[in-house]
Amino acid sequence: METHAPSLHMSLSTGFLSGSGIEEVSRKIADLPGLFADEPARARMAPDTLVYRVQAFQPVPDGTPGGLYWGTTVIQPGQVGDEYFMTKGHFHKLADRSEYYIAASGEGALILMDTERRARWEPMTPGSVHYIPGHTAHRVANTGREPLSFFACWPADAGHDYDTIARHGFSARLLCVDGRPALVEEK
Ligand code: S6P
Ligand code: ZN
Repeated sequence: METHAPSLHMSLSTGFLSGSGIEEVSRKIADLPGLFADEPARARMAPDTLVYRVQAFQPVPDGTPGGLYWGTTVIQPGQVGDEYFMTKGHFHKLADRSEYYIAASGEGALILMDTERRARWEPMTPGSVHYIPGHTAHRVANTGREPLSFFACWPADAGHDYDTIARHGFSARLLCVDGRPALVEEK
């Protein structure tokens, strides 16, 4: 019987994906106006400062029921004012779709918010597995001094609703308070 090498490879230590069919997107400081509480501080930073990078393996067309996607996100260490570098965050477009995150390296926080705008967070350390239920917005912050890398697996028909977060934000922000992460409610 013939065997085929898989077309995708992932480093278990860094999450770096290699192979064919990998899509990549980078988010720099210039791409993230309005994301952080201290917008003047963001605007003063070098526009090409990398905040995070996503690699995604999407073997079936977007929206395919039953399909699964796989991806790695790497968030750089850093802060805008006293807020940690973080992802934009989103609900899924098909709102009941859930997702797994697994931290590979670094230290971080998964910030979750339900449809009642109740927020909570889970610490991310290498090997921690995080189940993100449906109807739950999710974003990750890097709370450490090294890049934070995590794997994600999500349904191909989940889609992304960035709009709700762009308009209303999360109800709380993960800030560095006395040198430690604290989830601080928005006023
Ligand atoms: C996709 C999954 C991740 C994020 C990535 C970046 O459902 O949750 O791959 O896309 O961590 O975050 P964001 O909020 O910019 O898409
Ligand atoms: Zn998601």
